[in-house]
This record gives sequence, structure tokens and C-alpha cells, in this order.
Amino acid sequence: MPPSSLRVVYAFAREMHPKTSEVFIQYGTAGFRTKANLLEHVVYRMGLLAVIRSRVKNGRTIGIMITASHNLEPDNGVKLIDPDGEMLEQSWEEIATRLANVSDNDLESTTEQIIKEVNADMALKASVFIGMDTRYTSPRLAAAAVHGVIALKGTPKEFGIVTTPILHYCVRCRNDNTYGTPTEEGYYEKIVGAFKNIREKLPVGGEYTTTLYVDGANGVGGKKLNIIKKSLGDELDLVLYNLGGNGGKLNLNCGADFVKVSQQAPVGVEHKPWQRVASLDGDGDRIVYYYLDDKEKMHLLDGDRIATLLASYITQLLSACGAQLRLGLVQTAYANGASTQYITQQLKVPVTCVKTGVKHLHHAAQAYDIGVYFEANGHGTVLYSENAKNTIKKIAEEGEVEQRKSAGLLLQYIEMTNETVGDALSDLFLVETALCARGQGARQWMQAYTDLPCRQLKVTVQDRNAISTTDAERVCTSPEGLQTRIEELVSGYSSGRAFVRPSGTEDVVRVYAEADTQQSADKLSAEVAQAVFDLAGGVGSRPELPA
Ligand code: 16G
Ligand code: MG
Repeated sequence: MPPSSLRVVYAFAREMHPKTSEVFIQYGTAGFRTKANLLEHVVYRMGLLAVIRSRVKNGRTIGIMITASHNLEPDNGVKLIDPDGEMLEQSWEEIATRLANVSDNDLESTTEQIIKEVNADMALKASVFIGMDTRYTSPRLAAAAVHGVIALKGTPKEFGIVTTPILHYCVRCRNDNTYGTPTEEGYYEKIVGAFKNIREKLPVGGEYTTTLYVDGANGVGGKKLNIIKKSLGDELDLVLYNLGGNGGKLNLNCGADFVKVSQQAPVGVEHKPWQRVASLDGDGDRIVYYYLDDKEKMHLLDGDRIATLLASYITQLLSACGAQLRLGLVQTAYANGASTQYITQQLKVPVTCVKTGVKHLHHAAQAYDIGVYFEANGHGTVLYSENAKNTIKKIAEEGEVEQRKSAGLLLQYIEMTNETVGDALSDLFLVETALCARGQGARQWMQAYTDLPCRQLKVTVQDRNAISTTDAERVCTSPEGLQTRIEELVSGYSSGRAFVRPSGTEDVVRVYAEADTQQSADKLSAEVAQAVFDLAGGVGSRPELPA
């Protein structure tokens, strides 16, 4: 493309998506995320960048997802999806940030400079898939993305309202047709089809019941389950709440993030004692389970709990089919210490601990034949290497009768997994299958181990980047003296553990603490918060110790 045709880049910007805000915006852990009214020019520019990225990848399809996940309604966001359905390569985050922040006057020249820098052949075709969540600001932003794609003569394809993982899946399929059909229907056929195949082979028994309540966070995940529900028959009876009607507001006092962080049941669900409930987040890429007991006390089954269930069920199938494959689990520092202990000591599964953020977990999981990764907040999936898939396929064809059966189940389990990214819907079917196979209800699932009580706090400081960490965020390297102080405090508690890290999505420092009792965890977290406040330039009022 001759440089003169880049004029249209400026023309579109000036006429339709001008940059009206001087606020600096950064491509963070999960793309750009802020108030929706500050985003139109950013999304337009991500349309441009997606075309450049597609050309650098030889015309393979790139995805653009418009969503702010579990944030409240006034926010929105945008993130790019790479050709294999993964998150945008990290080295491009800086390029995205640069492009988002230049003035309209410099947009044309910056675009040209980026094209040169990444060596994009602008004569190639370019393809971009665009999806959005249910926010009322999303259609306008999706239109801006389309304009960005058209401005650089790429071909946009709009998917309308989809979950984030459905778009990741479609991008992957478009670039690798062995993975499936790149449509929403193709996704249902693969994931739900595999679930139905497995459930035909698994009798329902023990404590497992086929009724599952779902808190849809008033977002897109619940809506898609409503479509799936009709095709499920007797295999799974979904009772759906918080589907977005009846005045329910997106993520407001409901959804996976609310349930996990506040450790409270969401509004809008009619609870029954012991009934298991799955709670999704606003864009359908996170899931946690919980139930209320007969005293209405909530019992949370979070991402750690889901990871251990999936890892132990897959391990069981692997040994039943006699496959020698290396299964490992990837967690972050937020994983409850009791879960890590259970996994390593009881399940004898190796654990890798990495920095917060899906891309870090995803990459670490690729090091295993089968890598299960989950953040405690409920984002996760399972990755199977080519070697693992081939080994299991071979056993399904050539093994002994019993081995063939287990390998067959495992192949369907793989089919049911969205390997591109954590996916609340796919995870739901993985969990329901494992529970059904074991004849377990939520209570039996809960008995595997007892979580250590924990507490999370935030501290506001002058500059959160004054905090640096190492060893997967478990050790604080600056400011000087803070780590020593944390260790002193932790040593005063039985089963104590604490760490601090700068948030990647909010202007705060996060504090995590766990200990043998809730009172101790609360106290330890407050003491560490005070240490952060004192040593890292706290602003506002000093965090208080619990009475
Ligand atoms: C983002 C990340 C999530 C992480 C969270 C941490 C993705 C898709 N999402 O939502 O994995 O747990 O940030 O937020 O990577 P924080 O840095 O503010 O604690
Ligand atoms: Mg999400």
C-alpha cells in the first residue's frame, strides 16, 4: 500500500473517531479498559493495528473483542486476539499503547512508522474478527473497530454479541480448520456436542444431581447458556438467573468477581440449601461455583478448586488408559496455600507458580503434556500438547477394552475444552462431567481440602510502580525493607503467608494474606497494608488494624 493511501487513516479519525481526551491510556493485562466514553478513538486505532498484525502474520485472522469483563456497566475495553486464539503477543502491547496515545495529527505518520518497524507487507490481504459483550456502549465501539479495519483495506467480520472465549475460539478455527468451525454454532457443536457424547456414557449416580443453578452476571454468558439449555435434554437442567432482564445490572452485586472477592452470594438468585450454583463473569471467561448451607453460610469453590477437580479427574483417566503423560498445574501467588499443598502432596501433580495475568499462566501450561491452569478468580482452562492428543488417540484405537473406554472419554473431554483461553461455558461442562463421573455433589467436592482463611486489601500509594516484585510476585524487591518487614509479620502467624503487588488494572497496591484463622488472616493483611503504606508512600488515611 503506497503511503498516500494512509491519508484515509487520518480522514476517518478526524471525521468519525477523533481523539477527544488527553488521558494517557495503556494496553494492560487484559487490553485497554476504562470509561466507555474515552475509548472510541482507541478502538478505531486497534482496528488499524489488527490489520497490520494480520499482515505481519501472513494474512491470518486477528480478533478484536470489545468488553470490560467484570467491570461495571459504564466501563468498556478492547483487546486483540492473536491467530492461535491467544492473547496479543506481549511485545505488541507497547506498540498498541503508542498508537492509542498519539494525536490525530500524528496518527498517519505513527501508523506508517509502525508498519515499517514490524515489517508488514501492506499488499497482503488482512482479516479481522470483531465481537462484543452486552454493554450498551459496545455496538458503537465495534463500529469504530470496523472503520479502523476498513481504513487499512482489511476485511472485517462482525460476530455481534459473543462471549470473549467464543471469539477466541472462532479466530483459532479460522486459522486452523482442524480445531472446529469458526462460528458460534460451530462452537456449540464442538463443546456441547462433546458434553452430550460423554454424558450418554456416564450414568448419573451418587450425590450428583443434574440440576445446576447459574448466575449469569447479567452479561453475555448467561444469554448463551439460555441458547444451549434447550439442546441439553435431561443431561443437565440449567436454572438460569441474572440474564440481563428485569432491571438487573451487569456485574452489579453479582457475577464471578463479586462472589469471589466479597465472598458473598449474588443478588437475583433464589437459593436452595446445598444447591450448587455456577457464577459467571460479564464476558463469560471466568467461573466460580458456590453453595449455601442450611444456615445460609456461603461455601465458595473457586478457580483453585476447579483446577484440582479437573487435574485429578484427568489424572484418573490417564492412569486408567495407561498413558504416560506429564500433567502439571499452573497457579499464581493468589492460589490458596491449602490447594497447592493438596495438589503437590495428595495428587502428586507438579505445580508451577507464575505472575498474575492469563498470558503468563497460558505459556507456563504449554510446558506440560497436559497443563491445567487457573487463577483463583476462576479464569482457566486445560491445554493438551500434540503429543498428548496423539498418544491418547492411539490408545483409543489400539488399547485394551478398558483402556480404550477411558481414552475415548478423554478425547471427548479434550473436545469439550476451549484451549484458546479460559472459558466459563466450557469449564462448566468440564466440571459437571468430572462431578458426574465421580458421583459427587458440591459438598463432596468441597471435602478434598480445607481452604486457609485469606483476605485481600488495597492500598493507595503515590506511585504503585515503586513496588517491584520477583519470584512470581511472591517476593517484594522494592522499596527497600518492605520484604523484610512482611517476613517479620508473617512469622508471627501459624500457616501465615503474605505478598504485595502493584495492580495491573487499577491504581492501587494489592495485599494478600492467609493464615490459620480468619481473624489472623484479617490482622496479617492489615499489618502488611500498614507496612506498604509506611514504606511505599501511602496516600489518604492509614489502613487500620481490625478491632
Ligand atoms: C486481568 C487479567 C486477570 C487478572 C487480573 C488481575 C486477563 C485476561 N485478565 O483481569 O487474569 O487476574 O487482571 O488484576 O489476563 P489486577 O492486576 O488488578 O490484580
Ligand atoms: Mg472476563
